[in-house]
Amino acid sequence: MNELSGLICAVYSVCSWGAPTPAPPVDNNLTINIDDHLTELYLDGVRVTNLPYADDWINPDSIPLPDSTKVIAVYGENVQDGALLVASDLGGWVLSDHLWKYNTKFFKNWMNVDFDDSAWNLSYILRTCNDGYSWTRFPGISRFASLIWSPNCFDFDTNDNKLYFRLRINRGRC
Ligand SMILES: [Ca+2]
Repeated sequence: MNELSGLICAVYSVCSWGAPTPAPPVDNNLTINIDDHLTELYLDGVRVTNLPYADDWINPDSIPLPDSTKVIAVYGENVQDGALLVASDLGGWVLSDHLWKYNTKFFKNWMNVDFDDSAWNLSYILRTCNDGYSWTRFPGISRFASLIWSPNCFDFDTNDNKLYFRLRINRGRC
């Protein structure tokens, strides 16, 4: 190593020391659909916008899902016929099932990680699998994802056509 290259190495090591470590790439995504409107979607309380299929009852939206995500919060609206939520991710952490909590009422900060949803209802399973029976098969979503809502998915006389959902992701240990 000559003097010049030694100087370059010294400058580089000083300049790179203390530099922030780049965030790891997000290699997972969440694919989610609501019949009829995916009106609001939040990851850890941060709203996700620019959902091109939010108002398309049959085609899901896909968004990056960082491994750090703790809570998925969704507000969905049904405007005709039946209602459902169906979702899965590539990484195997998220499947729509009865563990998604729901409520018909709006609560302040309902989308936040630390919101207490212990009194919310467990979702009702309309169909166990995304297999194309009862409804269509929703593209891009695992066939092991259940079609979920409240038990009153055809009810427009109550508030069951507009539901707030929360999923606390259980990453457990693998
Ligand atoms: Ca509908």
